[in-house]
Amino acid sequence: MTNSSRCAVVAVVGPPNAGKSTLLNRLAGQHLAIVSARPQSTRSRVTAIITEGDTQLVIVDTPGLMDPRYHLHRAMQSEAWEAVDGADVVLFLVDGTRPDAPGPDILRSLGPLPSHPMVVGISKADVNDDETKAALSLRFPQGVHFSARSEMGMPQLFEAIRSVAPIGPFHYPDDDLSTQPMRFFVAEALREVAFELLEEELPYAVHVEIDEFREGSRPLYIRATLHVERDSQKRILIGAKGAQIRAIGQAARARIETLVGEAVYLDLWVKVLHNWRRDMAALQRLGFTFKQE
Ligand SMILES: Nc1nc2c(ncn2[C@@H]2O[C@H](COP(=O)(O)OP(=O)(O)OP(=O)(O)O)[C@@H](O)[C@H]2O)c(=O)[nH]1
Ligand SMILES: [Mg+2]
Repeated sequence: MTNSSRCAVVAVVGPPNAGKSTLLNRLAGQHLAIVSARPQSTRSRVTAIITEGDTQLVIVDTPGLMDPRYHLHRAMQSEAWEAVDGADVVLFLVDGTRPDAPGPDILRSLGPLPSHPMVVGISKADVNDDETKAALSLRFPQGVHFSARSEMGMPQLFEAIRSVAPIGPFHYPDDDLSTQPMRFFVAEALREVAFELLEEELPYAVHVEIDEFREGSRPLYIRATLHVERDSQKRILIGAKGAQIRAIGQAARARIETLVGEAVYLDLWVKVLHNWRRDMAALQRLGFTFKQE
């Protein structure tokens, strides 16, 4: 770190499915944030610390911006708002596959437009066709085309953020990877598997709580509860003779072992927390918070 080091908290915002979490994972060089082809997979802020040379970026991934339909959505929008509020730089992602993709105007749904410097990234450059690229370049002349999948445009995007990052000391040691505890990423890994293995609405009804994370035990013992909203969902999640929950456990265990770098014993439980996505008290008990209106 030198006198001219730069450090910025960067809120990554945009509509659902724009590629925000994929970008965080690419920058972090590790699969930390949940990624899904289905929208609204991220529900809370996810932080990764990226230190490269004289620059440290504290990247904060956020839930997609949308019109909230129920209390969980409101909590998700609060998360996005908190991230923008606490940021030095806003990185707005335009979904590069959609010529009509929403732009930074939709940030107004959270409140007055932030005065922080803003960088616009146009995602998925590896798949968007020339016509779409041209249309988006016209709409967002300052937008940086990039692909978190192929690395295309990533150095340019990093430089665009670096150039507006405040000059100042690093906030964290340069080998720190995140500000969040491992148990958070374990819960996200379980939710990601739920998105992959469960159909239709069911993964959206799953909330994961880590009940026990026994540091020092070998293998590392982790007990987690998967909350769903109804008895019928619980039956599907467990499956015939427990087949579904076993499959979830197997797939998640492999990911969690990669994350923690050691063998894991995963003890999964399924519980019904009636209608939790629409129940303010249940959401608060699960740790969701709401912006004061
Ligand atoms: N081809 C391609 N696909 C991408 C790229 N980035 C993301 N995707 C895909 O786009 C989909 C959405 O990606 P996410 O990273 O989950 O998007 P998000 O913006 O975090 O979505 P929410 O959390 O739901 O708001 C996934 O299927 C990703 O694999 C990219 O650079 N290229
Ligand atoms: Mg996401």
